[in-house]
Amino acid sequence: MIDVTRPGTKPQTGKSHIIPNTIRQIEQIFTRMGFEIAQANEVETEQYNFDALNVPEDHPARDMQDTFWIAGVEQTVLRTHTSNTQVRYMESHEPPIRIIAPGRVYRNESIDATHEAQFHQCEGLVVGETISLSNLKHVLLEFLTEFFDNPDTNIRFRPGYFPFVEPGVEVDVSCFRCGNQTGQECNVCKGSGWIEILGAGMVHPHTLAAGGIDADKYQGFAFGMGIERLVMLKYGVDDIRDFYDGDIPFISQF
Ligand code: 2NL
Repeated sequence: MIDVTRPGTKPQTGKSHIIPNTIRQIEQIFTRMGFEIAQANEVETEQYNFDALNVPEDHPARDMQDTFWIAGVEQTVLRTHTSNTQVRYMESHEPPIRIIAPGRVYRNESIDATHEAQFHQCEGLVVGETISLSNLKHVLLEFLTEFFDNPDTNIRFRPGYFPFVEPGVEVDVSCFRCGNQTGQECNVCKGSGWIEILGAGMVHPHTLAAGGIDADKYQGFAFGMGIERLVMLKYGVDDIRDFYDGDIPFISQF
């Protein structure tokens, strides 16, 4: 006899991956603040990936060890950051500019728990006549408060160096796990109360000029963050390779 009341077997269904889901969440937060979402090519010329970003000719980032060069095509790379998108956007738009550029980037890394050769980044760029570091601080505080869903979020700037910004800053976010208490045993912030989360700064005049923007009239801020790193911190993932090695139980938990 067929028991028509017996529950059926549930078919296995797919679901979207935590990385694109997180990109969508980031896009929502910035869209609410009036940002547009910009995209561009992943195969890029040395000009847009390095020269426009004020990266010197002899900088180690241009090395074979760090960058994937396209065999047989002169001066062509897999982009190492999404900054190419922002340079291209500046070329084709007048300020005021307010964009984020999420997307896939490539580095010729030795792979380990915190490094993959393919990963995702989200950069941001705001250009106007009166844009300052305090505008940057507000936007990042707003973003990180929303992203970690913690109203007590705080941030701090430390000096940092990136060729495409001056001044440059390393941004720390207060620890969402222990509530920013120093000296506690916390495995997220290691007792410091702070987590190094992203890099940012005021766009270097050479990079504004490379984007066709008058650096005497306009200034801007930019920032960049690694999506996998954000997700690892938020959910306590300790190996970046887990996102990409096809482990269904791992992927399904999100
Ligand atoms: C990091 C740091 C950063 C930027 C990215 C940028 C882009 C343009 C002009 C100026 Cl077009 N700057 N991007 C600036 C500072 C830091 O990334 O650690 N990313 C994972």
